[in-house]
Amino acid sequence: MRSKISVIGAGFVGSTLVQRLAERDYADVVMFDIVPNMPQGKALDMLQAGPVLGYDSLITGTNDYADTANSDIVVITSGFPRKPGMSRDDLVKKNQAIVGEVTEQVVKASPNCVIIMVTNPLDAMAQYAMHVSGFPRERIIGMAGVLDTARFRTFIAQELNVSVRDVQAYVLGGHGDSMVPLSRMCTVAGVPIAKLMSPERIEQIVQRTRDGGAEIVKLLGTGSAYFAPSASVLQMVDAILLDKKMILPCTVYLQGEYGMQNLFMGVPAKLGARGFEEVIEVELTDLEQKLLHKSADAVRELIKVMGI
Ligand code: TXD
Repeated sequence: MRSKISVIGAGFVGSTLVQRLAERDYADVVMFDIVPNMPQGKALDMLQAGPVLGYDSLITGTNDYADTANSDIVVITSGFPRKPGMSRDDLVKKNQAIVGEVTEQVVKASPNCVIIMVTNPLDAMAQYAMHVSGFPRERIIGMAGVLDTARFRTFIAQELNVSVRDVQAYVLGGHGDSMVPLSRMCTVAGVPIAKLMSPERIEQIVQRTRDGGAEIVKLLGTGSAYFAPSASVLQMVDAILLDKKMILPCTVYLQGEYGMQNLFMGVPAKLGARGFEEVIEVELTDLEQKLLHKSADAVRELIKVMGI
């Protein structure tokens, strides 16, 4: 039996992700949206790329949750993206209603799936999906850290004129202006970047990473980033579907780890067939710990706004 993945929201992130998943050729993919006919049209177009690119993934576009039944993984991308000048947090109420309704339907159709949350504000939406679904924490994972880390790695690689593959980094915390790039642990082929760059330059790159989403929002004029976000979700799906046990920065529900209780936060987590299988606790400096807790406070504020 082929695996089944459903993607809710056939917008920029959702449809780009479905195309990437189809090209992996390891699962059938269902793309759901509330806009009539649009996901069907996109799915047909992607299906017709199969003979050219050589994949057999069945791609179905739908407006009916019944078609998503018994998915192994469901990725939720439905919701509004940011407009220029708008923070992720402004989105909270608007997207809470959408994520609530979507999660209810997803859980009914696929009670055993792993949910990957993408909709912003990410940490709050993951928390809300947990609240609505009643799923165990292993099966709700937010995507933000892989993307934020990819942005950080891109800028470091550009700066030092090395391959992105040689740059190792972690960005922790909430997906927002308070994210915590761990520059101390960023290395190029094992060499800490502090030996390769001035502290001022590192701080500039850290700041550009924090503003990475907003920089793209501003350039695009309408909508937000989707090429790197969809690639980041793909890596998480790979890790789960292929049971890779990859350690990736993900937003997961902490129960004591990093001194936090009952809160979604970006931390390194091991992903495998069961979803997230373990939180990896790295030793943080006092300052990093302080920044992580500040980031947690920002997420708690949003959760308060949602009234849960
Ligand atoms: O790092 C991250 N987590 C993110 C998050 C990176 C990039 C984008 N991020 C967020 O993902 C962004 O702020 C948005 O909240 C979502 C989706 O972004 P996208 O760029 O794909 O937005 P679009 O193109 O507007 O697509 C949203 C789709 C659109 O087709 C709507 O018709 C659909 O969502 N939509 C719904 N689908 C199903 N059910 C309901 N209720 C619904 N409402 C809207």
